Amino acid sequence: MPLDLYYNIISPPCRVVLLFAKWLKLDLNLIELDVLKREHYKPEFLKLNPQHYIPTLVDGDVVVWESSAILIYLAEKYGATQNDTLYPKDIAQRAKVNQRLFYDISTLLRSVTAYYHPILMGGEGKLEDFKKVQDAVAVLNRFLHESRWTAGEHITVADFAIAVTVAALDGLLHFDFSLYPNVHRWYEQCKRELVGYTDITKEAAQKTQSFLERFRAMREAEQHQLCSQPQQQGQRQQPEAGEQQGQEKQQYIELQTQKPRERNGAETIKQQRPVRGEGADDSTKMATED
Ligand SMILES: N[C@@H](CCC(=O)N[C@@H](CS)C(=O)NCC(=O)O)C(=O)O
Repeated sequence: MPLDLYYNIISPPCRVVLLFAKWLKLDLNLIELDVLKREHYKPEFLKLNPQHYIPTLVDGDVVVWESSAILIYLAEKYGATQNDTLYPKDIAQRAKVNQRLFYDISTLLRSVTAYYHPILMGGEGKLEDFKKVQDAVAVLNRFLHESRWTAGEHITVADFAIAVTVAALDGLLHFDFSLYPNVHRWYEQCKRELVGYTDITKEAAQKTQSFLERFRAMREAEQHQLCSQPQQQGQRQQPEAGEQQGQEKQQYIELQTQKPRERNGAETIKQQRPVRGEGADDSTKMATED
């Protein structure tokens, strides 16, 4: 019996599950939810998942959400022959895989989300947030220093989660991975070896473009409505905002033109100036859009 997956391909956590299901050759019954139409608030979906999150997996009586929890569930239940490597039983090895999964959610993905959010809203990312992205990628580079995959010589559930975040970093921010050679090598390996990785990323990129257009049109309509209402007393534009953006731009330029130098004793900080969301034509973080 196929498993139901409530999803939308433009959502990175959903892509993580799609990718892993492909690896396991699972038969999924895909149920697409459009979050702009608020389909994730439909009563029948709320009954399954009161947190109204996608991805949500339904396997008979079992309902699982949170992409990492889904990865672990699928590895334990359907990973059978590969189980020991995809989500190792050995406590020490498992701790390493868990650490990589939590690093993805709480450090890498969080830094990308924080940086990308203002861009999505039509503004610019902050320099300090971009540096956090660089720091997070530098940590990943260290994980991969002497191992083929993020938690060792074998592919694990963590690679699927991190691969999607890294693809979004590439697609959204055109991040320059050449400064992080281990990440670069591993990313190319993911493209080659993860079944369906390129196709899923490509499809997501196309759909994300139209999602962003709809999202921005909706926001413009909302802002237009707000602007046509009389301003509340005491509300006014902050004059310092533009000034601050100017200073940040200058810092970006300095960052680009600096000669590569050692940072935290390990990584260089030379990096392309991140682009605005408008030109991003690849995959995106829907998690960053909520
Ligand atoms: N930590 C969750 C994040 C899931 C998430 O943020 N899903 C978004 C789409 S990317 C969502 O369902 N947003 C709708 C909502 O929060 O109401 C995971 O990894 O599954």
